[in-house]
Parts: sequence; structure tokens; C-alpha cells
Amino acid sequence: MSATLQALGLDSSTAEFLQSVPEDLVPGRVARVDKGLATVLTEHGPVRASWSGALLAEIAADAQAGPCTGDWVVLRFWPDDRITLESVLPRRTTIVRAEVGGSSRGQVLASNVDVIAIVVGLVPEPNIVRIERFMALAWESGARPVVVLTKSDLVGDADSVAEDVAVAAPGADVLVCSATTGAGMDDVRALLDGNATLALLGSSGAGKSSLVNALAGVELLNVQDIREDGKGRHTSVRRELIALPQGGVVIDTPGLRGIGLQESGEGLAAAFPDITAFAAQCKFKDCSHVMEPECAVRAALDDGSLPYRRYDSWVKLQREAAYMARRADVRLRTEAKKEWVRASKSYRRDHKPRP
Ligand SMILES: Nc1nc2c(ncn2[C@@H]2O[C@H](COP(=O)(O)OP(=O)(O)OP(=O)(O)O)[C@@H](O)[C@H]2O)c(=O)[nH]1
Ligand SMILES: [Mg+2]
Ligand SMILES: [Zn+2]
Repeated sequence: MSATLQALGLDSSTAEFLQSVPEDLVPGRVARVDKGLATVLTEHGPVRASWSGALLAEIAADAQAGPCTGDWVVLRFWPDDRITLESVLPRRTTIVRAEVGGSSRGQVLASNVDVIAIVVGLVPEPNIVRIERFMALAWESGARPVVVLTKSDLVGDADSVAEDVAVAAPGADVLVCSATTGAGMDDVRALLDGNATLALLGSSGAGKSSLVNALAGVELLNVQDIREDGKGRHTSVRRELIALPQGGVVIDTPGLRGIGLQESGEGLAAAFPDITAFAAQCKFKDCSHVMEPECAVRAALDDGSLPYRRYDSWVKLQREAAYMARRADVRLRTEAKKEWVRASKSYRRDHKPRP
């Protein structure tokens, strides 16, 4: 296995897959995608590749087939110096955001990520509901989520905030650090152990790019002051994969405004294991936890073992996931109908009565 590919975060299943790839194709990992071109890191250094005809056809059928940051791909180098991206290898994990107001098919933010760090600045005060939403998205991806509370140099009581955040993120470690002073950075660095791929997600101005710079030890990425009103100005504009010289790979992302949830609801169940456990004890399997008798969720609310704020947040996210599921359903039915129309047209064409 090539040392260069290792440094790009190559895992064993992808390595195995690459063995079946024809010799004349060159493997690589997508660092960035813009204007229909991908910047791909390869053993020959970074190259820019356009889509092959076959890939374009795949994308026409399924937008998610398009290359994204983190993808392992194979390239063809043509005699006339063109480079085309021939295909995208199977993704181990995918971070998908439901498109806000778009199609019911989600947008792939990044792939083949081992650890997702939800980056939250300690100033302004962390928004717990937003963290819960990010957690659902992270669990859904298949990668391991952690919460990184940064800018600890700006507050006195970071640890008590971390305790509150831990309640909102069961099953995830909560780290506290400062990119400015370097405090707690060893724990963040440890997330890259074993050449892992770490994706940073969070609101604009949270301090994601500053963390990448702190991890790299050099100013790789642009970082800018937040506006007076506390709103970020979206300094980073695209997702970017960086192989760190010390080992490990980070993916920086621009601040997310809307974080739509996918329809499956699996991520949601993983983000709320406390509520899922109570719900399993309700008398009725399809309990809506609103007015049914012997509802364990309501009972937990009544005796205080489940905070009302958390229940409220879960109900809202649950409703959203159900809405997405209905939309996906409509999409599947529409596709099925189109397929039927196509099939019956070609049947009629093939079985035209002879004149
Ligand atoms: N005091 C302090 N400021 C920090 C720290 N980390 C980041 N900042 C500041 O926070 C602001 C935003 O940091 P960025 O790293 O650009 O934030 P971002 O999450 O990449 O933002 P987008 O690219 O817009 O999504 C900058 O002014 C940074 O200097 C920190 O640990 N301590
Ligand atoms: Mg940034
Ligand atoms: Zn119930």
C-alpha cells in the first residue's frame, strides 16, 4: 500500500477495493470540488479532474453519485493531458444534509469520515438545541461524533458548560479547547490517531478553520473576525480536505446555516438514546407519547428523570424527520410512476400493431 495513499487516510476496505482497479487508472482522494472540477490528491501530487462521460450519466440518475470531499476515486490520465474522474469508490460513511427547500434527496457534505467534530464556540453561549440537531446528523452518518467546545480562553467556567452539553450529546465525548492558547489541543489531536479522517462541522464563526490551523501548526486556512452582531461572515466557502504532515486528515467545512435531517430517523434515535429507552417501555408500540395511558416517556417527564427541554427538542426533530420521510415517499412514488410510463411507452413501441 502506498505511503502517500496512507497519508491520505486510506482504510483497509478501500485499499482492498483498489486492488481490483485496472492498472492504467490512478487512485486518489477528493480534497475539494468546485465548478464541475475536483481537486484530487494523488501519488503524483494534487491534480484537477473533470467528470468522465460514465460518471456524468450516473450523476444524471442520482445526484448523490457526484464526487464530494473525502471520496476515494479513480482517475484517467489522457495523452492530451486531460484528467477525468472515472468513478467514485463505495463510501464507508457519508455526512448527508437534507436539502432545505430542495429536492428530497440529501446533499452529501463529506464522505469516508471516521470522526465528526461538532465544533461549538464557548462564546456566544452554546445553543443546546442546535447541538442536538448536529448530533442527529452526525449519528446518521456512520462516523463517531464528538463535541469540541472551543475558545475556552474566553470563558471562566468551560467545564460547567461542558457538563450541560454532555447531557445533550449522550454517547459522545465533549472536549474543551482553545485554538488560540493551545489548551486542550492534545485531546483534539488524538482524534486523528491511526490516520483517521476528522470532519469539522458547526456554525460559521465557531472556530473550525482556526482548529485546522492549530492542528497543522501553520496558517493554512483563512480565519476572520466575527461581525459585531455575533453573526459569522462565512469565511470558509467550500469544504476542503487537508492531509496533515503529522498524520491524519481533516475536513474543514463552511458554517452550516440550515441543518436539515434525513428521513430515516436512525440518527435521531442514536442522538436521543435516553428517550428511545423510555419509549421502549411504553404500553403501546406506536405510542405518540402525548396522551396514551402508561406512557413511560410522559412518566419520565413527570418524575423529572427526563428534562422537558430535551423532550421538546426531540418532538420537534421527530416531526421534521417524519416530514422528510413523507417527502421521500412522494419522490419514490413519482420515480416509480415515471419508470412505469417509460416502460409502457417502450412496450407500445415494441408492440406496435403492424399497418
Ligand atoms: N479567543 C479565541 N478566538 C478564536 C478561537 N478560535 C477561533 N477564534 C476566532 O473566532 C473567529 C472565527 O474563527 P474561524 O476559525 O474563522 O471560524 P469558522 O468556524 O471557520 O467560520 P466559517 O469559516 O465562517 O464557518 C476568528 O476571529 C478567530 O480568530 C479561540 O480558541 N479563542
Ligand atoms: Mg472556516
Ligand atoms: Zn409513550
